Amino acid sequence: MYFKWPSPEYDEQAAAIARMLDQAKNVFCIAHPFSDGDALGSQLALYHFCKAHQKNCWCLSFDPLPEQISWLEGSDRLVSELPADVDFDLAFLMETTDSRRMGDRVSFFERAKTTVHLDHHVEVIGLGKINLLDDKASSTCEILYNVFEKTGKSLSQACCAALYVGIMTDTGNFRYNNSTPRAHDIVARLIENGLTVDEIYKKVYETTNYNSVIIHGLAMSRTAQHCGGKLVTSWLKLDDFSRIGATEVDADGCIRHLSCIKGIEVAILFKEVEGNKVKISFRSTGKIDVMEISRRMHGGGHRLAAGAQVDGELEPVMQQIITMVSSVLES
Ligand SMILES: [Mn+2]
Repeated sequence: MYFKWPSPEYDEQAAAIARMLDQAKNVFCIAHPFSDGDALGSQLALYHFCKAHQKNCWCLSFDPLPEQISWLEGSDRLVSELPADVDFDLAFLMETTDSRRMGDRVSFFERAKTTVHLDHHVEVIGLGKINLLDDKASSTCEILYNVFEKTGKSLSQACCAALYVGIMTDTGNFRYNNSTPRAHDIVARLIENGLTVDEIYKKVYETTNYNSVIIHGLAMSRTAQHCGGKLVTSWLKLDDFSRIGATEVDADGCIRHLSCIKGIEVAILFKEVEGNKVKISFRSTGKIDVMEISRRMHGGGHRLAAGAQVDGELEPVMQQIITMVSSVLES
């Protein structure tokens, strides 16, 4: 069930979670695998909130962090295990559409007396005992801010920076339509609180590494047009990554360049991954619902940005998907 902001129901739910957080002593949180700005931001915002208000908080994380966000204060405090001798009052699950994406990680939830799930994706299944899900929110960080606000407690600079990174990255630096009045309003309050935004922008959007530039270049050089230019695709093989010494994270953003090409309707990036699988990222410029397409492959996402992972060799998978999307574009 979704909550609509602002509404008395939303207020009540946020206040109930705020009370639990207020009373909790030991808290932990978990987010989807391969952290992005909103997943890490919401975890670290909770960590800093707890730290500032005499609570203990463990942030579970299992994958390497992208460089653009790994500088966030507290990133070095992430853990992959919970201490065995602590009784947890409360656990937060952030940014997670369903238990499938979490695998065994949801089993951590059993360690806590109460569980809270915060998320803003569409078609989320509430996995907590208490859920605050709002698919109109810009980000999970926005929802978390609404909870913090109900506590009436102050937010530290580190907490504000973490919330800002979540809202900033999920709105594409305030370019997407999920840059709601509420998202801007929250950011205004973070800035009033002393947040400096230019340094954060530089770190998130204007910092990269050599391998990332090289892997982007390779993907760009393989750009191909289909359907008279309405569809553009590119691909990366496992071998490209090992040869260049790049990680999957270094390829983040490739799809954005493809989707900037004038006249396109859909951009697709195919990435070969371990275990004879192909990861597919879709972007739409508006007309085509790529979430609907990715769902046919048991993937998910949003109308304009979605992804899926399928079994098979890169080339036949590419052929099959290009044929399928072309028929959608031509229908
Ligand atoms: Mn998010």
